[in-house]
Amino acid sequence: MSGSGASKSNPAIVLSLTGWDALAWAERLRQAAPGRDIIVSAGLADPLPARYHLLCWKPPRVVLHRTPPPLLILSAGAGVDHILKHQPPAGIPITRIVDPDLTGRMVEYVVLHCLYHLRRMNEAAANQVRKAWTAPAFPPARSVSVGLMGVGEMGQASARGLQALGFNVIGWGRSARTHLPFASYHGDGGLDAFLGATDILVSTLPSTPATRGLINAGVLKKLRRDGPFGPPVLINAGRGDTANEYDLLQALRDGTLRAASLDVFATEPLPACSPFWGLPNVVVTPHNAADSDPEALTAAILAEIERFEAGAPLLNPVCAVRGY
Ligand code: NDP
Ligand code: OXD
Repeated sequence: MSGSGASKSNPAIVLSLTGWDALAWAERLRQAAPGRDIIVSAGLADPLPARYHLLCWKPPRVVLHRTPPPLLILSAGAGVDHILKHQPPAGIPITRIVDPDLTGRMVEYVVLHCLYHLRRMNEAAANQVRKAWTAPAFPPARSVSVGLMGVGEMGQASARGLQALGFNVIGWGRSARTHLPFASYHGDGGLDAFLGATDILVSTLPSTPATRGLINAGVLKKLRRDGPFGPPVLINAGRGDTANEYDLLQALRDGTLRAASLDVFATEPLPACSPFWGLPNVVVTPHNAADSDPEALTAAILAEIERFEAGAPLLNPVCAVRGY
């Protein structure tokens, strides 16, 4: 375990950031919070401080179940499935990132890929390889409906970006949300109407018991295909396991889906043997729709910790039962 020297009076922050540059996060946190020990957890045999918060991304199960337990568990991203799947001890509050930097990156991804598919850039790239001066036809954004699965932080911000470009936006969530500046549907009862009006399906759904496998053959077949946009497109920037990958492959091969942009997969990194790599109508990105940047996010993390320590309600609490 590497700490910052003598123990300080505020609770420490222990990092468990699998696959990320934990030293960069530690350096940034030390600059911003000189009054705390920042500990890059390197060995499970090392003793923990008596009082600490756990900042984690895909932590090993054992990290969440050590003694003493953390006071507060913070996801270093927006999603918390990587924590909840390990059933952390009940009673420890969990919080997640909601920050304009993270949200802005997701908006960039969603807008980029909606435009990419609107302008049929897959076909343009193939034409360039053939040296073919051929212009694929496409409708204007105003006659294309983007259906947002998930109308929380990421979904609503994406809607604003898409509406600014003229896309028609509709949304679908778990519960009824009033006052959204676009038509919205919710629950099982609203799903078919939502799908039937959607040309480009964009998912920013979290992975929960209710969403796993949700995007299956039945759902993909219900998307609109007779509008000016033609066969539909899927953009998945939520979580890989919300889609049934077998059904998705079938749909991409048999034309149920014209194309897809996939940022998240059931297994990450996407194995070299995955057929998704080789499909000409698929854009694969390596789960970087919205990366967590320590420079940008440290202030929000420390602010949430300070609220917790002051006894104020958390800004972004997670409901373990609901799963997000
Ligand atoms: P929010 O909690 O703000 O929004 C989640 C949305 O999903 C809400 O609209 C919620 O419905 C909806 N939802 C949840 N469960 C269901 C369900 N069973 N049926 C229908 N709708 C459901 O989360 P964020 O927008 O901040 O983030 C969403 C997810 O995006 C993260 O959990 C993460 O998985 C993913 N993400 C991916 C990134 C990437 O780089 N690929 C980066 C950041 C996030 P309701 O409105 O009723 O609450
Ligand atoms: C997140 C993510 O949840 O990067 O923030 O997927």
